Amino acid sequence: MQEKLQALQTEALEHVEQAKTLADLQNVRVSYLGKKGPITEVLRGMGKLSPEERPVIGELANKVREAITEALDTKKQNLEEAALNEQLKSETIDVTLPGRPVQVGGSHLLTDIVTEIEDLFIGMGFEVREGPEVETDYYNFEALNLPKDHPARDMQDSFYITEELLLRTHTSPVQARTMGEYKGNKPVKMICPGKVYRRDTDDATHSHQFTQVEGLYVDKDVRMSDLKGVLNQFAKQFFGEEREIRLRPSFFPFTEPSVEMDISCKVCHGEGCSVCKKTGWIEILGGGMVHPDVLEMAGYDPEVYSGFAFGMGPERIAMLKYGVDDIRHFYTNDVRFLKQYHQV
Ligand code: 2U9
Repeated sequence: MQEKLQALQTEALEHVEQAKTLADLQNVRVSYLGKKGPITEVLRGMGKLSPEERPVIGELANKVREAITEALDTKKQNLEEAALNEQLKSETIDVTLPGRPVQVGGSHLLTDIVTEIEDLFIGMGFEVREGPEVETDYYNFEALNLPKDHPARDMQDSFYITEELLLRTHTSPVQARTMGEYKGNKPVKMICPGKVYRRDTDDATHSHQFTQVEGLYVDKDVRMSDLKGVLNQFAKQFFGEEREIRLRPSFFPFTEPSVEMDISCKVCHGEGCSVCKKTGWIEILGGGMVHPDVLEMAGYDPEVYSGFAFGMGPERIAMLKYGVDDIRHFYTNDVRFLKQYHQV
């Protein structure tokens, strides 16, 4: 039995020596030390040995097991080291290679324009408020003096979700909601930027989704001259001190009287050219005095309170400021277009 064990050890150590991979080594471990291996078999058969033989064979069997285990562990370490060295050799990094350029993103032109508009109005004491893009028929139309039979409520013009819910067609419901929240007894001075939706066929000047910034100032004694002063300040700061403004009469259901505002053309300074269609003026926004019915519906007594409101389209403003000729450029996200307006 002793010779058999010695022979087993010699044979096992030879196999360990010959193993070339970790998998080979695992096979050797299983075949000599596994549950069905010869060492286990010897240890299991100890009961059949004489009491004199038992401790001698037991000790030897354990020594053989330890020797094989130690050889396996040493070889495993060697193989792992060799594998790591191979890997390090094949995966050397050439630190002299030029790095890959990192693509840095930037804010969208429209985001920048809206932020600039916000900053100017914040500077004049307006707060910025946002509201839901899925609106109720009441806040989107009814509260803004657009009764049930008004043509703007045509199913063909708006994205209706249910009879009562639609994608807002303007940001005005945010103002109606704010007035409701202020319960008709404190001033409102706010602007609301955001996305709006109309069922238009997209072309160079129309987009089914576009941006608006609207403003509202309701207080005791707010006059048309306040509207003119605020918009004049905005136009000069945004487009340049040399620009003049003019107000023309217009119509909106939610304002009375209503106006449209033009700025003087920067190309011809009012002389008339192709940019201003020979008029010397370019239309940039609409506004007016909040209709008494709109004030009343929101809980403000029109005998006590008055207010002005205005609205503009940042896409149109950006197109005028930078000479962009197609509104779809804002939404197709061609980086070559966007990059021109963002110096990173
Ligand atoms: C309330 C009362 C009145 C908002 C107004 C305009 C005039 C206007 C358009 C210009 C181009 C939007 O981007 S555009 O399509 N808007 O001309 N908007 S007055 O008047 C309000 C809003 C809310 C409670």
